Amino acid sequence: MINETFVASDPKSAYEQAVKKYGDDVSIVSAKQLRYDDDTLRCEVVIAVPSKLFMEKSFGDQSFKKQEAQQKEDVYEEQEEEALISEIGELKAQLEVMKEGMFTELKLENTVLSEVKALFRRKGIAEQWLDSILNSLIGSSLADDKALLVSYLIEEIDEALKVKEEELGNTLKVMMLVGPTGVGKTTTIAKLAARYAYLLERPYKVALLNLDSYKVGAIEQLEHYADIMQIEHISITSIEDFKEQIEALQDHDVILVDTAGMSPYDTHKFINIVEFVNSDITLDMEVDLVLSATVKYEDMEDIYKNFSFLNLDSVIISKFDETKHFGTLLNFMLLYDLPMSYFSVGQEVPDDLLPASKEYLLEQFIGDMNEG
Ligand SMILES: Nc1nc2c(ncn2[C@@H]2O[C@H](COP(=O)(O)OP(=O)(O)O)[C@@H](O)[C@H]2O)c(=O)[nH]1
Ligand SMILES: [Mg+2]
Repeated sequence: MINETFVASDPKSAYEQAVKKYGDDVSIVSAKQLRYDDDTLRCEVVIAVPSKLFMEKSFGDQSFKKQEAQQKEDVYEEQEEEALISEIGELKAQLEVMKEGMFTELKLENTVLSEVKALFRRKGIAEQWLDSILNSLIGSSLADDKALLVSYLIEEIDEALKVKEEELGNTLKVMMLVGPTGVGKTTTIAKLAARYAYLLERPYKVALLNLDSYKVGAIEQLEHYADIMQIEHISITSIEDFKEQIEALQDHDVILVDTAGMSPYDTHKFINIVEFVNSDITLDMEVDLVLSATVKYEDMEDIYKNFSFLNLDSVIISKFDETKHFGTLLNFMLLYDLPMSYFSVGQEVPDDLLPASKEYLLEQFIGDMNEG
């Protein structure tokens, strides 16, 4: 028997619908009255209909014959299905074998990738930078050759590093060196002054300005160098003073501006001066951050935060001679995308200064890596 529900306004009409469709050979299973959402009353009567009759009425006279044919077909399909299942089983087994092979390969890749990543991490290169390169290599042939992968990363570092070429033109150039106290700003200014005034293919007219009055002994230190080199040296006391001195020094090629380490007083002074220079389109001023090669990872971000508001033009790396580990420094350059302009490689004025070179820096870095 198959149950079918008939709906009408009252039980009698519902039953009559059933009789009309199937004849008298039906029986009532249940009947209930329902109030629909639209507030009308409806009667649902469930009628039991013999299966054969149901099939005939629902699907026409052919349905029963079809059902018989269907049964035969079912047997055939069952046999086919069994064959298919066993085939799928075989395929699955094959896939398992392939998958195992793939996994051992993948694991191998991962060990080389993660080994090389760990090596560069140990040397101070940031994970985010490494991931940005290494993630694109997963699955490539590079990823399972350690030596190749290391040189690929070095090449990527080489490509990402930027060098700011030494440029001394026909217009007056103002260079302001900023950076934490003791990093080597004054010493580097003295070296730069000597280089520009005496050591290049032609002499440039150099003047030294000093905003460093905050640090005890600072004026004396720069004055001392200026005296030896016979270069003009002026101490600046205010922004007006700075403007006047720059005006007065228009016949010079380079003005080197020394600054003290950051203090609230200096920050204010810096901003005023940078704003002044930036508002004067006839003046070409660059702000260069002096960063020690011995910089610690923890200090790196602070230094950048403290000085980046000055719109840094380049990084001068000092105390190159004091470390064998250049990773943190490289990392600084990679993350903040700043070009390097000079390397200070010792205390000697003026000898221990080199124009920045990627090869020189990477040689040191590779040397450090080879030491493990
Ligand atoms: N080893 C080494 N010492 C340096 C270098 N540059 C500067 N110094 C020394 O670092 C100390 C601080 O330098 P100074 O120029 O006064 O730093 P400032 O406070 O940034 O002006 C001095 O003793 C310098 O001789 C360098 O490249 N290598
Ligand atoms: Mg100084």
